[in-house]
Amino acid sequence: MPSFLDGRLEILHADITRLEVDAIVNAANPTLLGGGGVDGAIHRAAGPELLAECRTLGGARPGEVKVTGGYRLPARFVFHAVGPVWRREEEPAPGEEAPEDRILARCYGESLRLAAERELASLAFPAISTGVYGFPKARAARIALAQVREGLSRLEPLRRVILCCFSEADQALQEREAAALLALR
Ligand code: AR6
Repeated sequence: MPSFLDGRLEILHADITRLEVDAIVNAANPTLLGGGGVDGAIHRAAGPELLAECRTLGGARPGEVKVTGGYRLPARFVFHAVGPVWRREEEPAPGEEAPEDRILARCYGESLRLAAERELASLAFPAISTGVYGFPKARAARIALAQVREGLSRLEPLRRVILCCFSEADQALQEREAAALLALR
């Protein structure tokens, strides 16, 4: 299994609802009341108590992260992150940052910060915004990897971060980006 950053980062092909970690991140929408994709899968696996707690949260803005229990999931907590919607025809020129990039980076950075604040040891992310929200996958992977590298360099208690990919092709893409960005440093 490929691992990076001294073994603290793993890139897995898995269903995130099955992972035995302290917290999983949900790719939610601003209502925080469920939806399709990984959001739907997490709500189905956690049971109706999750939706009941989500109703008390008052929604969230893009880039914000709110925490609930995991209920019937193996994970103790769910971090509900609202990713950006990608509406552009093309990616900005190389080296240029889009506002969507900053919002996606905040989803990762906030989740890492909240995990460390709660002294959690393990945290798993799906590829936020790369499904229905249309964010380019390689661009999203580079943002995720940069945030995880930066977070792990500062946040001691976090021993294990998983980037959870729903297909082998997505896993291969993330491994390629990680090899380019992390392994050759
Ligand atoms: N485990 C891991 N990854 C998964 C799983 C799973 N069980 N299911 C899907 N993915 P998406 P978004 C991957 O569309 O783009 C919802 O309706 C999927 O292959 O779930 O952030 C929300 O309510 C993709 O790589 O989230 C919002 O309205 C990634 O998860 C909207 O979709 C994200 O795809 C959010 O869109």
